[in-house]
Amino acid sequence: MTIAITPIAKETADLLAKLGVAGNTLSGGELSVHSPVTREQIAALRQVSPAAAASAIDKADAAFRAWRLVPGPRRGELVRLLGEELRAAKAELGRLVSIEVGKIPSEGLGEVQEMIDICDFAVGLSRQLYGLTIATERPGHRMMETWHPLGVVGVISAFNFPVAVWSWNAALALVCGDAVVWKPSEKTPLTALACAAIFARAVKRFGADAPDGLLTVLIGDRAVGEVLVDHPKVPLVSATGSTRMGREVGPRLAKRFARAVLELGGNNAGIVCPSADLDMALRAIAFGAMGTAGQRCTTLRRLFVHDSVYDQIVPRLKRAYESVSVGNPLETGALVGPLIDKAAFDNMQKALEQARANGGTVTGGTRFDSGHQDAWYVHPAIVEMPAQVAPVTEETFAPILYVMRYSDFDAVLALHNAVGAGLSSSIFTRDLQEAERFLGADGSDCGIANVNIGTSGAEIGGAFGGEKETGGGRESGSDAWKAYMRRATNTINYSNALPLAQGVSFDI
Ligand code: UN1
Repeated sequence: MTIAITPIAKETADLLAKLGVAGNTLSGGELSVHSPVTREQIAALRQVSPAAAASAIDKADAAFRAWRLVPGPRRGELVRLLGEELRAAKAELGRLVSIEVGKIPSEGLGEVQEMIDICDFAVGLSRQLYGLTIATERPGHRMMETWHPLGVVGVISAFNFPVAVWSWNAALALVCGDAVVWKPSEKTPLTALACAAIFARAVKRFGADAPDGLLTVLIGDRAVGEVLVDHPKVPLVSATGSTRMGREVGPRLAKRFARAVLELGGNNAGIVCPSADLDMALRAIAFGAMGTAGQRCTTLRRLFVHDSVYDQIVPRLKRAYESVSVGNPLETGALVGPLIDKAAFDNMQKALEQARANGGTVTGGTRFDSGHQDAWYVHPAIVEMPAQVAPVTEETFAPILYVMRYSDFDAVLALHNAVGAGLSSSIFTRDLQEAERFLGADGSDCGIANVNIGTSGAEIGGAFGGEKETGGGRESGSDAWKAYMRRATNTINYSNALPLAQGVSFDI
């Protein structure tokens, strides 16, 4: 297949060439890549077969066996170079993210910044892969734990953060001594190819002690993802996507006792309390709910507003929804770009219909005419709901914010937690008791709980992930690295006796 060279296809090809992607992406492959910005085709890529994917994993395993013997701080040097290459490529890669996902420019660039940040974090971490020394009950003994490289780390990423989520995994995996095999979303393979080219430059600068095969990108469909999930030489798969995907991937990994880091759906809520700074809350809600066209796993989807402030903030919010600029993120200063595809639009319309049927009042939500008849832009929707009933309890990956009134704090906490997902949450309050209760043991049940900031836009320094149907995995900062290594507990006897633990005697 050879594709029409439209201006956006030409720009994409030029960006890929600049970023160092070899080969012609404009012809020859069966995987069609479209930009959601105009819906025009921008590439045709060849896919790998399941058999080729399996042998690439074998090769990655060989790379791991060499890489695990390179000292941690030296491995950190490779990630430092990757961070440098990403800094140099930020403008082009950010633009490519905007083309391939439809993000507005500052969010495309922000995604690359997130990659640079995690590289910096991982470089420091490469000298801090600490184990504990633990008091032993036996004289003349020492007990400690050591952390060793784990193996090939499989990464399955979603379209909405096509490169940052890969980098959270890859930067940690590489300093931890692992090799990485990455299956990007079929909707966003080009940014993955760009990352592979950027990584190859870092490897070249690093020198000969980086084995071939440290990073493999598998362009392919579900069958290729299944090879990664089922391959015995992949001890950890980190997968980002829907809860439905996680329900398939999780048990398959468990069956062969492989580790899973699952980052699945979110149905994130905010609570606006009587004492909230309403101006601040308004801005945080607007970004959280409408930013990235509602296509972050951390997007704000449910909002509980106290009766006493409802009539002050909700009309203002509705006005913000009515006036927010929607449009082509490459050519205009719009804040809301396109949905990824028609299926996303259809799902949104279905949810809005269901909301109306259940007593919801919808503002916005209609299609926006971008002049490109196959591109799917929408006016973000704000829906006043009488109660937390379907579709509010489900994640719809589109810009819909369901707003509900509350009057009792305990009741709203219970409602907040009464959904399947448990990723991110926030409370807007200046009342210390409310804030602390929200963060407490019987408060928000999410992996991320914020006060006076929105649900999205987490920094890389914290562990990222959530509970319940979000999958329980943690990526990125804090001690998330431990999932990418294996722990050994070592007890060393430097005495001349052999005392047994627990006072057991066994004299032969
Ligand atoms: C995602 O949507 O999968 O916290 C990741 C955020 C970003 C990452 C989102 N730092 O919104």
